[in-house]
Amino acid sequence: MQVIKYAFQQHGDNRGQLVALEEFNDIPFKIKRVYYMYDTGKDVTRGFHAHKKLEQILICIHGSCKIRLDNGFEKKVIPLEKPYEGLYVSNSMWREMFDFSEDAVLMVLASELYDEADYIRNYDEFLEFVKNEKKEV
Ligand code: T46
Repeated sequence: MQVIKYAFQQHGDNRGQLVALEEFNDIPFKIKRVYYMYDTGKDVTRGFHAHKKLEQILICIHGSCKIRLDNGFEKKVIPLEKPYEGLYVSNSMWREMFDFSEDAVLMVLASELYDEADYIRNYDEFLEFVKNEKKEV
């Protein structure tokens, strides 16, 4: 399983750091939605779903957390610890977010507006979805 983690350009000087993200330059899709989560308890795991179409970039802009990605065949855990790192999460990828530090802010740039119909929340359905997708290729 290929994991795509971006190291965004930091524009630092003696005043501090600044990261700028432009669609199609730094982010490989048109950004239609931004959301972020914070105050996530230390023992909480979020996610437990995949998306049929949605692509996203996850950036832990403060603190740290871990992301478990599962493409139906292989699983990987990716730590997000730097505000200039972005993890690309494609569609057809089961995701779980966990091990949030107390101060974690996880920001997500999304390629689509919120659509509950795009979620696959049942793991067996997800496995079926990726199996069928593979057959179509
Ligand atoms: C994903 C991971 C990384 C909205 O109203 N609009 C939104 O854009 C989003 C993302 C959520 N919501 C509502 C729906 C729920 O009532 O916010 C509540 C929490 O959402 P959810 O339980 O889906 O949150 P997570 O952390 O499990 O998953 C989220 C995204 O939903 C998902 O697309 O990939 O973060």
